[in-house]
Amino acid sequence: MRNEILNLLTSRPGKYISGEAISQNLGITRAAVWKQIQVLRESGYDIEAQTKNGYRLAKTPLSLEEWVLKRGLETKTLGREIHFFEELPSTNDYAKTLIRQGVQDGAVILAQRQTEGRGRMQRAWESPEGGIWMSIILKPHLSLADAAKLTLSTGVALARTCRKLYGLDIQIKWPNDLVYRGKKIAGILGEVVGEWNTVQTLILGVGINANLERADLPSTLPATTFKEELGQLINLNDLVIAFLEALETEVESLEEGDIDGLRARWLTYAAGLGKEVQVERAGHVFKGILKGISTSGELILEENHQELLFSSGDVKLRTSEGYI
Ligand code: BT5
Repeated sequence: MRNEILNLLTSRPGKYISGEAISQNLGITRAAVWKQIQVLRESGYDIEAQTKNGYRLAKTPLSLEEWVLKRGLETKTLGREIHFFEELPSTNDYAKTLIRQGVQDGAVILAQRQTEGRGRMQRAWESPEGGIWMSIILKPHLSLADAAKLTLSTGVALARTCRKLYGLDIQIKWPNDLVYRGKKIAGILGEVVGEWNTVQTLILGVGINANLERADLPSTLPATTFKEELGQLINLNDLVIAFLEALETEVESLEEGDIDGLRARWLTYAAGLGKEVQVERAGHVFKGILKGISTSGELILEENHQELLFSSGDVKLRTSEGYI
């Protein structure tokens, strides 16, 4: 009903539609129409009402709305199927359930909050309301080795989108943290669901600290949020739409085999490139100069004139506050 009213309200963009026309179209009373309009207003839709002309949709909400996403998306596959929840333990875990049941390539799962959000190696990921917590299911035409590079593609697509929309100098900290002035603003968790060598399905989990107050996250985390940095709320629908479009372009480019292009784009956003960093892996700390990444996405660290390659680990950048 809600979506049908929204469809009617936008059937003639910018124009009013009478309560009578809506009630006839949907076979409900005028009072029921008015009630539904109130519900939409409570969800953040700005609906103008004029006694003579009826109703007009002036603005859509900043918060995530399936109807707004579906209307705005111009992708071929990404987000064509959307599963939307107020709360989930973890969108990545729900993605696994969906994959078992059978799901379309490009399906997206979104939750307004997560109770058991996860990072790499089962670390906890804070996911209060106001953020974007999403998983994208991909069935790419790629080998397992190349499919693993899709986490790099996701970082590139997200960094590019955030720079374009908000003009902030967002960087990627290897392997795929998005940072602003060294503080984490988004994280990516890629998981392969399939057999060795015959990739079936990949889950790309993306967490973005969008409309969160800094105080919504533990003060001990070196983290920030878009709300905090921009001093205002951002439109979550616009961000998801622009990101999915950018990601689709990246996936296509990787499927066409442009690995060098991906590496080059990743490097333009790389945090700490040419600078002294620390890499922590399995309890060991390595200090050296971050030289870049290999074509398979490994970090290249120069330590005592020797190049070390890392396929996993955590990078800490050197700042005035020490390594973070
Ligand atoms: C990540 O792991 O950065 C991947 C985060 C992926 C989250 C998404 S949300 C949708 C989908 N569903 C899930 O369950 N997960 C994905 P990693 O690099 O391991 O970083 C984890 C570390 O980041 C934690 O140990 C904390 O130190 C820190 N952290 C936790 N929550 C944070 C937040 N909201 N913002 C910034 N840092 C955070």
